[in-house]
This record gives sequence, structure tokens and C-alpha cells, in this order.
Amino acid sequence: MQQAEFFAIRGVIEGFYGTPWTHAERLDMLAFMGRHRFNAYFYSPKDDLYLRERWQEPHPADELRKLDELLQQSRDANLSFFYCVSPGLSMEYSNPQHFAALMDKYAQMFDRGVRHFSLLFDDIPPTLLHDRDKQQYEHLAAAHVDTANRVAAELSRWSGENKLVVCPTTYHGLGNEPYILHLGNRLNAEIGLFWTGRFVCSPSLTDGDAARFAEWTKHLPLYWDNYPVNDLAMSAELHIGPLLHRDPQLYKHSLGYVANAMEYAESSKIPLITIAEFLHDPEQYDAEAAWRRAIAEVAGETDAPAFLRFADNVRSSFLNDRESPALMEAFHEFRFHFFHGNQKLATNGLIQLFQEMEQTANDLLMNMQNKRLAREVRPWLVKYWHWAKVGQAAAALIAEGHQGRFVRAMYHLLSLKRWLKRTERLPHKVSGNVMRIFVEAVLQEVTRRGTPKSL
Ligand code: LOG
Repeated sequence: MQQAEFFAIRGVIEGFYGTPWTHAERLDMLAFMGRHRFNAYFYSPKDDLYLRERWQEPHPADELRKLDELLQQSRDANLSFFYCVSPGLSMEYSNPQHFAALMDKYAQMFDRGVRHFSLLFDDIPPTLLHDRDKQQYEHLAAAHVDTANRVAAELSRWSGENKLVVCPTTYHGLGNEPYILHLGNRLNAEIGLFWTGRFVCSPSLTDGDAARFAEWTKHLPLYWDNYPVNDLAMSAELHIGPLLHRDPQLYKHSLGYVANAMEYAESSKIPLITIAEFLHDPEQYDAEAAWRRAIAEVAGETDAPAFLRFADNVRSSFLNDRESPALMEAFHEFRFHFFHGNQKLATNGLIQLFQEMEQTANDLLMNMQNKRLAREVRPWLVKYWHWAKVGQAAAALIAEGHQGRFVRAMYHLLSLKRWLKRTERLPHKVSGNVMRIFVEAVLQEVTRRGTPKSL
């Protein structure tokens, strides 16, 4: 007998700003999702014109052909394909023609076999835009309730199988804000309601918050978790760390969980595998172990050790502020031995550490087997390589200074400053502040000791 699932909906949403996945990436992602027992894909790239900006226009023929292939692939992978429309930038909710255009849009997909639909009202102006709507509705929430309930009614006339999920305009918070209270309490009970938790990007999701949200809105939250997405202000970060701080009991008050992915399809698979493990057995979920398995699968067994060393320095996100734990540990050890033990050994260890770091970066930059992954993570790897150069200059400076060879120390100091400047010009976030703090400590020490004398 099949084991009962914790979350009824286990999905991925292509819901980021930025370049949408290519058709090939999507097909590949759907197969990947099937293998990892996700059961829903939400088709909603923010920059697909026909889903948002030009929502009233039907999809052109070549797009429909691709959609047909996606639908077939979803069926093969046992996934519900959720077709999502975001009309809120321009829709006049009280205008029957606009409503008809919206239903025509859904009908285009219904005719091709889609039975899962979504109506997204995120990231639109928070008030009514059109005079006619202002006359007809008290506020935005009233317009959204009316529209969503009418869409649901129409969809259920087409088929009893049809399902609708709505993303509210207030999609984060507690669930007792005026808009969501109004919407939740009047929205037809069968309609799913997205929620990102307390924040747009919520550092934690708790069962207690979920229970209160459900009490206030009369809907179990359908989590729209903004991880691993790294769009807009997060674009310098590569979100390949494991899923963290999602309450193991979350499923008790939840309709499901949907992860918003990165525009980097291949890299997204790493956190998505950890998410799949969480969804399948939240109570036994072990983030580190899941992460190692994920890296072995996506990077491949051969590259996994090097990739792990690199990835340890791109863990940081709103989920995790413990960046570069292995490097941090190495710095603590160096400090201890340098000040309380054998300084030469300590310095040699440091030199070796940064040489290995450069070697890891070079190996991955030149020889990674997963070429798509290599292409996506390249800017972060280049930054990692630069930090290795900075580290080598700092270690050489310490070694020469320690032995009283001031001219050589001076050379390494200048080299350190040059590499640091080059490195800090690269916007991609690698190693958070760990390398920077280390280098600052070295520079301070040089200044304090006045070594070389001219400084
Ligand atoms: C968007 C989402 C975007 C994400 C992260 C929701 C419901 N909507 O603030 O498309 O990828 O934040 O930037 C969002 O989260 N709005």
C-alpha cells in the first residue's frame, strides 16, 4: 500500500522575475520533479508577457504547441499542471468583457486538458485602479473575492474536476490584515489560498502561524515559499543551500507547499531535492544529509566533493546567516595555533588552504561534468577563485612578515590590496563577510605592528 503523503500539494512554481526557463529546461524540470515525487507544477514566469502584461491576448500558436508538450510531459511525470494568469495590472474587475477575456484565457488551456488553474493577484497596486470598479466595489479585496468566486463557479460548470488556487495581494503577514481577512472569509472554501508566511521571504515557517492563518482566513495556507528564488534584490546570491527552518509539523495546517524556483533551472535542483525530502518526511528531514545527496545527484559523484567545498561558501540567504562554516572553522584554528602554538605550521596550513581553494575553483571552472550547472554558477565560482587569490596574498604576507622579511611582506601587502579591490568589484556573493573580516583582521594587524615600517 502506498504511504500517505504529508502535503496534498507538493509543487514548484516558476514564479520568478527574470528570464523564464527555456522550453527544454521546463521539459527537463518536469521530468526531474516527477522523479522526486513532486505532484504539481505552476506555470507562471513573471516575464511571460501572455500571463501577465498581455493577459487578455490568447497564446500564439507556437506557444500553444510548446504548452501541449509541457502538458504531455506533466501527465507522464504525474504532475498537475497549474495554469496561472495574473491579470491584476490592468483588469477592470467589474467589466464583463475583461471577465470574459480571462475565462477565454482559461478556456484555451481547458480545451487542451488542463484542470488546474490559478489566479494570481500578487505584486499589483494595492488599491482599485478603475473608476467603474471604485463604484462597484468597496475595496480591492471585494473585487478579488467577486472575481475569484465567479471564476471558480464558471470553472466548475466546465468540469467537476477543475481546481482553482488564488494568490492574494496581501500574500505575506499573519492572516489578520484587513485585505486577507475580507478575502479569506468570503472566498469559496474550495479555492486554495497562497501564503508566503510572515514575510515575502520568510526565514521560518511555523505550524502555530499556519494554524492562526487558517483560523483567521478560513483557509488552510497553501505555502508559496520564496526559496530558492533569487530574483530582484537577491540576485547576487546563489540559493543552492538546503531548505531550513520549516516546521516539521507544518503539514498539519496546510493545503500544500510550493517552492518558487530560481531562473537557474539546473542549480535550483539542488535545493529542490532537499525540499522534496522535507515534503516526503518532514519529521525525519536532515538538511545537511539531504544537501549532500542533492549535490551528489546534480553535480555528479565525481565533482561532488569539490562542489561541496565551493557550495559551503554560497549557503547564505534569508534562511541562513552562517556563511562559509568550514572556512570560519579554519580561521579559528589558524588564529589559535598562530597565537598559542607553532606559527610556522599555522601559516603553512593557511597557505595550503588557499591553494586548495584555488585548485577547487579551477577544477570546477574547467572540468565540471554538468555543463549546465557549470554555466549557471560560473560567476560565483569566479568570485570564489578571486577569494582564493586574496587569501594566498594574505597568507604570504603573514608568513613573510612573521619571518621579518619586510620587503617581501611589502610586495604581498600590495598584491593583497590589488586582489581585494578586484574581488570586491565582483557583485556575486560568495563567503558573505567571512573572507572580508579575515582580510581586515590581517590588515589591522599589519598596521598595528607597523610592519613593514612604512605602513
Ligand atoms: C513575487 C514573486 C517573486 C518573489 C521574490 C510572491 C507571491 N510574488 O514580492 O514572483 O519571485 O516575490 O522576489 C514576490 O512572492 N513578490
